[in-house]
Amino acid sequence: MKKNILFTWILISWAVSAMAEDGYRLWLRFDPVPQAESWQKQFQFFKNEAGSSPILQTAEKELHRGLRGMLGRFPQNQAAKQGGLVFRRNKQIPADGYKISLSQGNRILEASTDRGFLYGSYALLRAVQTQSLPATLESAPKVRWRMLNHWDNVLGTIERGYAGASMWKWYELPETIDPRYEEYARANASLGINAVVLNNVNASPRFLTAEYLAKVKALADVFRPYGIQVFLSLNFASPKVLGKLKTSDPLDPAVRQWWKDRTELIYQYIPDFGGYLVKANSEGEPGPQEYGRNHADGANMLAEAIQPFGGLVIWRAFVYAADPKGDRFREAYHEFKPLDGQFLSNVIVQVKNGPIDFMPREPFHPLFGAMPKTPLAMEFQITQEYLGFSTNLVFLPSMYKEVLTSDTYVQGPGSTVAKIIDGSVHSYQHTVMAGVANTGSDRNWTGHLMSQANWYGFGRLAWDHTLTEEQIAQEWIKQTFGTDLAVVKTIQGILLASHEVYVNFTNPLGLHHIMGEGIHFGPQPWLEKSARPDWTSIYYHRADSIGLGFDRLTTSGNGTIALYHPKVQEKWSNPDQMDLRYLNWFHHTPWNKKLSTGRTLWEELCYRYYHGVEEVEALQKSWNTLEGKIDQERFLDVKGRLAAQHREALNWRDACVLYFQTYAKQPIPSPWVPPTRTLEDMKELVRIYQLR
Ligand code: BDP
Repeated sequence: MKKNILFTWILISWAVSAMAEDGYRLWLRFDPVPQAESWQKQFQFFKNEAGSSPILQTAEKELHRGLRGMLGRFPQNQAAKQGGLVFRRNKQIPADGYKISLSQGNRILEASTDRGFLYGSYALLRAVQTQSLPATLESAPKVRWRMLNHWDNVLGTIERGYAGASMWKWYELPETIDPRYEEYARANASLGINAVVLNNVNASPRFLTAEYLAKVKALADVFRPYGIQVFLSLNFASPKVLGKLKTSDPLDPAVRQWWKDRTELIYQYIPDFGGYLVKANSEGEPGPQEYGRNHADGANMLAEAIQPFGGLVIWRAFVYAADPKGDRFREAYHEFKPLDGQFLSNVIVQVKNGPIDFMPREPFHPLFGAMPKTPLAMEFQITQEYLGFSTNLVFLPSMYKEVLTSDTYVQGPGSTVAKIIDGSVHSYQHTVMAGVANTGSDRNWTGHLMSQANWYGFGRLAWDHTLTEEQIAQEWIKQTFGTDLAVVKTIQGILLASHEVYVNFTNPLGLHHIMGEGIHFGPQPWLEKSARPDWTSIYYHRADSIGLGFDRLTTSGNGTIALYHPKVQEKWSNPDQMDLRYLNWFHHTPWNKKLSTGRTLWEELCYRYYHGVEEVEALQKSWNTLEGKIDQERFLDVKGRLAAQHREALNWRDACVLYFQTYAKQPIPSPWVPPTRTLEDMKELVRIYQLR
């Protein structure tokens, strides 16, 4: 009897723990699939003809874990002649790519590199989990380095992180290895991510000390069998700070030697170290310009030091000198364009997707297309610094795709940003797509459960930028919430609508940089004083009694639009024919001007803010239909965050329409009801938000 009770208890606690849906398992759930038996017939045995290596062992281990979870058992019927899975080396397959095809009743996974087998294995598991395994499944990455940039600090905080503390437990490393490091590596590898920068671009020199290199090595050792290489952000003043040299001048022989020695030390710890990521002369970070040198001088010094080891220097183009008469939009272009062709061959310049700074919507950065002789890397932000932190549901692949599919026209129509990045337009030697990570110590990894889709989507697009946002959403939903059609359809609708919804209630019609100074998730369009003019809001929206927006045209404005190819300029110069979502980026539009929608600018602005809030309500309604169809835990978590998003949307709407109304001097158009709060209420709310 006692035994029975114990047994029942074990069973119940097992069932309860199995039901704990806290998001920890991400998209790698591998729960039993419907019709497991018919799947089992397709996976009767497994044979590895490709050899052995740590990465191949990971591939086998992952197949084992996944198939056992989904089908109830791992292929083990060695007597069977058909219905097997075979790993086979094929030199014809592009590096990291794979081909899974049927041959004589068996499924053959072919790859030329070990990583290819790993990625092929994950592709197979994904196909089973999403219940769609075609006869041939073939893919190869479009970009060589698919990379996460962590903005994690030595003390365990994360700059712009909204999912808890850093996952890297520096104090415990290298002695203690948190099992979570491996789970993190799995998640990345399942997407094809093969590189991670562990620390913040605002880098502490401490990361290059022996103390920290031992810790970094411990992480690199965990990641290596998952095909992931480690990079570090460096502090350009390290020769002074760590080496006690008098200068960090990149042309100083002692400085150059210091970097060579330090680089050698790094490779002693981490033989496959990927390279350096550098933020220099940007937002107060040290750099070569302090010594009258330029970015190429700085980058080339490091490139020379790391070249013998095969490493890369990824030099960021996120720079903007404080020029009260200038336009931040063009600063990076002006600094980097003249340096095209001057960088050594192992330097890559990493450019943010837009010219300002990860705004909810930006036109593509004008540097894309302007540097034919310098490989350019894309830097997206996955963490939602300007997109509602972890209380807002925003599916970022929609935004990534908008940028990637933008046409630069540099070599005729079809020279999309994606094709610049993947090297096909200018035959770049190195290709990189980087995303600023949204992961942290939160149990569900990303704070907002639905932000897991952004990590997922970034990784998938870094692998293959031709995937559509619909495909990505579907894959993610099926793996995360199951394949029930109604559930998939509902969540897909929510995801695909979400980015535009967020833009509508925060920065409609091309408004940008009107967020709170210290609270990037909230509004502060009235911000007129800061340490620098280009850190205010009025610098960007330029509202006055006549109209709204930043005139960057060549005819009437400051001419910044001329940084783009004439064909692109054509798209954005005529307010009557352009995509209104970019309007305020280039035009100062009179409040009473009739737009292509039939509404005046003022009416359209109000429409988008009010409609944006209504759209959040629609997302909430749609999510509510999932009650009982998905587990209660995740249902309630997202429901709660949508309610917070609604509250924040109302704040944005009220703050912005009331503030811009002081310039437009017109009533809120019907049928919209004026806010019950005053502009002063909103200013006070934001002031209180910013108190420490
Ligand atoms: C800004 C962030 C700041 C980063 C900077 C960067 O607010 O925390 O350090 O970007 O990318 O958007 O360097």
